[in-house]
Amino acid sequence: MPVPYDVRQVEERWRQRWEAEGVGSVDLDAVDPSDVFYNLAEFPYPSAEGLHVGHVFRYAGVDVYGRYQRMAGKHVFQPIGFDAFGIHTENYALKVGEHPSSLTARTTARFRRQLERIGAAWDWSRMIDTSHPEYYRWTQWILVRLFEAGLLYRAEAPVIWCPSCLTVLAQEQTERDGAVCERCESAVTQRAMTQWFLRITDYADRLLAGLDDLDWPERAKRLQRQWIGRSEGREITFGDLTVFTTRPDTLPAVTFLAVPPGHPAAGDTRPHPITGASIPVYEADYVVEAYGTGAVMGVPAHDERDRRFAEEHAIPISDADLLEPSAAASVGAPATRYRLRDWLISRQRYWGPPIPIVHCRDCGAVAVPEDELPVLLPEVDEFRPTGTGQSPLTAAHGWVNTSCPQCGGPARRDTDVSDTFVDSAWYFLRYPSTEYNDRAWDPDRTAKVLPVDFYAGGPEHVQRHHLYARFVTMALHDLGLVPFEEPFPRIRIGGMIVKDGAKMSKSRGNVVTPDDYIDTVGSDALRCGLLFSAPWEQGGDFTDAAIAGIERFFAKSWKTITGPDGDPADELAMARSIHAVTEAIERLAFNVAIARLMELLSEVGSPASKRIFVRLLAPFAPHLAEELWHRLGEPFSVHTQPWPQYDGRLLEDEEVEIVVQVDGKVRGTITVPRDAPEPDVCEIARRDVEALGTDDSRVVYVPGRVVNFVTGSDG
Ligand code: ANZ
Ligand code: ZN
Repeated sequence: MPVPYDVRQVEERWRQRWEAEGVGSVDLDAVDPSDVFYNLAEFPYPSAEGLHVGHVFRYAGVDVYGRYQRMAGKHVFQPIGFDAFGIHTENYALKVGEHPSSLTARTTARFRRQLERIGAAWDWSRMIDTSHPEYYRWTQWILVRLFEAGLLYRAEAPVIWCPSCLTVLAQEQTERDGAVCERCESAVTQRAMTQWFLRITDYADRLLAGLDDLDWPERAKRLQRQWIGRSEGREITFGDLTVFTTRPDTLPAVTFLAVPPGHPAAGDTRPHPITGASIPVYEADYVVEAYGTGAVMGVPAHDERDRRFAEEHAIPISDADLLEPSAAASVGAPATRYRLRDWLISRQRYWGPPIPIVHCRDCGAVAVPEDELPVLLPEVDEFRPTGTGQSPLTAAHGWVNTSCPQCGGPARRDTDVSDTFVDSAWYFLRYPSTEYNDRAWDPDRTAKVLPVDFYAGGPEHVQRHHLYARFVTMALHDLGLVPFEEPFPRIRIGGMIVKDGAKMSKSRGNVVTPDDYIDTVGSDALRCGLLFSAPWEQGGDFTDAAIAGIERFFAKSWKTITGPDGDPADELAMARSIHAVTEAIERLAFNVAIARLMELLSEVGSPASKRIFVRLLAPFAPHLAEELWHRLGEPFSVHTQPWPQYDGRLLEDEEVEIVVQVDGKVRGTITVPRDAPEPDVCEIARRDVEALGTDDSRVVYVPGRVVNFVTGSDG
């Protein structure tokens, strides 16, 4: 073994001590609101047999950040739980042929064990599981409140159906331009069905406007803006057919009209509103029924799709002059259209919270009264989706037949369950209030702890979970139930990890589990090996060579700290290192921080420098640092020690702080050597800004003060 200590024994011992002494938990009643730091990582869904190293990369980064904040004086609230209800878990249960309730119990236990073993300082006292009645009672309660507010409604509409998952899906749960199911990648179809929707489109403008002030990666904002897809244009009528266009100026060059296949006007003609010419109406696949007015004016001279269609169908191309802006502004009527659709939340599946509505012949759809919640998910053996458009709950007759809460007459329960994204759209509100069973969240607690200070997410959630959570929070705010509109003022998106240059997959046979490493080299080496391999926001390649490098670093650290004391360290060198490690953690450049720690080791020898080094190491290698701290004769725990400070005056002459802006808005600061040449400063700033997801930008440098990136893209 390359490290001179018994890794498993050391790690297991300290984990038990932390757990016993509650080092990860914080008394939310005792702390001052301004000192609470809500450090949140997206919770996992226990759909497969366990965590993979990609999870560990993300969670280790979040944990380093939280541990650092704690040492820097914050009361860090870092909860974790399980997004256990939903189609992802149920599909896995179907695959392995096990009932989802027993499967979930097994997989969450296993996930929990793994989450503990990675040595993250989770507050287990506030664990949540979205499939537990004490949680989903409140998911249902939220739906009832939204129903009463008119934001949850039932309507027949063309909906997306997955023929493999045998359920409808929300627009957000498709990929490749709405062609396939994001869960199973089957081609989806359209069906007309009566379903439950949340009125997210009412919030489209607020969801857009709110983005401006959020500290999110620019790329994430851009994706959300595109998803909401606000377009300003005009509606122009051709006889009884109305089209939506963003280019009214092209009206003189219209040579055809296009409607979706099966539209009654197909094959007819309509005269042009200005020229009076007779314009043919064609059926075209590219016309989306549910967008705009569901009809398009074809302008082959100015639109690429129209040109291709015109060429295929031998339709003439007109080069008539465009309208002047003033004339174009007066044709038809102004119209604003959104790509965003109302959020379809009903699912014809088993593993979710039953929709808390009862259907009565006389009263219609009636919400289940608050004191009758939760509507428990009935235990059924036959949980498989039926494919008939009805959920498996339909067969639970004893459960389905009930009485109407309003008139007491015979009634039937709604047999669909709600989408798993409803569960996760509010879970961050629940964590600080888990001990309250008479309310979803406690108002004082919520005001004290929320909104989330730091949210570490995955790129796949920008158009789904992050959007839904913002909408639900805004709606709850409007109902007077939460005091803020934006749940996540600051999001950072973690990158993806590949192994030896290739995406991990079963077919490649290169899937590595965290357990493989934790059993052999330990969790500290795995955490540091992963974080050292790539900038956290970018992700990258993870190799065993990285682990070996970390083990050499640990062995050398052990030797230096437990070895004889040496001379006092160079004060300037120590100050530089503390500064560099701190600054790197602040900008989530954990790889850079670890590299600086490696360099620092050569300076360490004196008792004071040893204590500084071990504290700087603590967020990264929490077990090893605890052991070394103990061996230095210092009191438990290193994780509650103050973060090392240095005399700022020492560095005053060496470095200047430069403000980094994107489109004139401050996005952070960088510290560079005072005499750094312009290209170097811009390069350092650009790396920072790229991590924020801003690309293709022009840069303006005001020497010694500001670097401004001008993107000209978002708007
Ligand atoms: C004429 C035209 C000329 C257009 C031109 C574009 C360029 P966004 O920006 O996405 O809102 N369109 C309208 N409704 C449609 C539908 N239901 N299915 C498919 N296409 C539709 O796009 C608006 C433009 O997309 C509209 O402006 C319309 O084509 C097309 F040089 O009208 B345009
Ligand atoms: Zn009734």
